[in-house]
Amino acid sequence: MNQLDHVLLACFLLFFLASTDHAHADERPNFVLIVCDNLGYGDIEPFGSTLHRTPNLNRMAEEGRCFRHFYSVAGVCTPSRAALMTGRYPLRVGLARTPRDGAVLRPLSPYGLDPAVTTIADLLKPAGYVCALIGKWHLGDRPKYLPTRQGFDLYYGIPYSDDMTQETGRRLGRRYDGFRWPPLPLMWNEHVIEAPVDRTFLTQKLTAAAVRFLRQHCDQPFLLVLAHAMPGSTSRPFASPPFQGKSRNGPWGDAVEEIDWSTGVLLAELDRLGISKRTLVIFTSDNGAPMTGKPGDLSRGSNGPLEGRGYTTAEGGFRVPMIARWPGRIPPATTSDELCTMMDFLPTLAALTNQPLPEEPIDGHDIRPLLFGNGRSPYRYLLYYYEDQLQAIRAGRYKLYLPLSSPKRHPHFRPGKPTRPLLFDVVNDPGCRQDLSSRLPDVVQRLSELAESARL
Ligand SMILES: [Ca+2]
Repeated sequence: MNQLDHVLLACFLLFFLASTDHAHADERPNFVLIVCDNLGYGDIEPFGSTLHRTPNLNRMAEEGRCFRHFYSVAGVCTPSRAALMTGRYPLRVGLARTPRDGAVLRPLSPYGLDPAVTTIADLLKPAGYVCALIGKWHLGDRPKYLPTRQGFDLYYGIPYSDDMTQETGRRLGRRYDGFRWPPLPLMWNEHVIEAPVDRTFLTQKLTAAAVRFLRQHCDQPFLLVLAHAMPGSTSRPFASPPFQGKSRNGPWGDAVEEIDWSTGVLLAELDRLGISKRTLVIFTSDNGAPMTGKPGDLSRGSNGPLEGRGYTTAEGGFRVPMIARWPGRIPPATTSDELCTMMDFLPTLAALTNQPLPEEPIDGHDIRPLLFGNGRSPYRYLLYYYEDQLQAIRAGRYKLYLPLSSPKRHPHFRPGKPTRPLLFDVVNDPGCRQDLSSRLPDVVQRLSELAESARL
């Protein structure tokens, strides 16, 4: 070979290597997880809302699959997000309850997600993924617990709930060291860039940051977690001026409809960038809507037709909407009634990227057969904890509330009152209106034994 041949061969090899590398990069799917705060099962049209208008989520459901038995595995924010990040029951990572803060972390918390525990971002990083957490974190606000220390390359958002403001802290006084709470910070990586953040524009800002991230990283595999702060924990959620007063359900509806708009913006951006066919998009919520408890009043959301309120182990507290869209992979306009949970994201993302699972025990499952085919639920049972108290178990169609000597914030039991097992068929009676315990004592017995053996 002469010198020119060598150069040509080198060029060919370089071109060949570059093109195979590119082809390989294309096989690695992108992941977009959109997680709302306190959005209820009955708050969006694909799950039965006739009050809020959610045309973009309707379109997402038409292009994807709705999961009607998807569980957040906690009634409140911090443990639910721990499950999402780690694939494990929150109790296993010490975030079911903490001594100072109780059920959820409060500002200036001494606690947080142990950085040694593998998160979805830690898992994907070795596979060449760039990972962003945009929005609400709520797994520890000290620097060592922030997303930037948990595998995320970028963090932009608020470190805890939108109601944990300086004013709220002053009202709480010594409770949770409220008098020390700072103005609600908007953070860029580990720096506060605005405090107090104007919550009116939060959904707009998070959406704009998410779009910027997609544009910057559309040529490499990425994980984007867009964790909305809305509709959130205040009695009057926030929305930007174009959405204020536009829904038929006050501030709650305005915030939900702005989230719907935001989802449409992201899906359109994925289409525009030409990456929809290699991007799995999930839309869900961290727990059920708080609701007001007054019949017919949906000013703090709806979990209909499910039983009960958010922040509890009621079906309406734990079961949340979930829509998955991946054109070409997920059959469009389909539904699944198989039980799956927030803990399944980590093992499923591991399977989709051929990454090994962490050595710690994982409670979630690889749900690819549920996403892409007609697979059955991999769960033998689901545990419903309130903080560290096991209150209920579901196996198959039945949910058993266990008798408790001192029930904490319970959908059915009051402290000091005697309790007995309550059994519901949550497939045919999602409102849990008919107690089957006396008719099906053998089922009560079986689930009681299962709960004792499965208790963490
Ligand atoms: Ca929440």
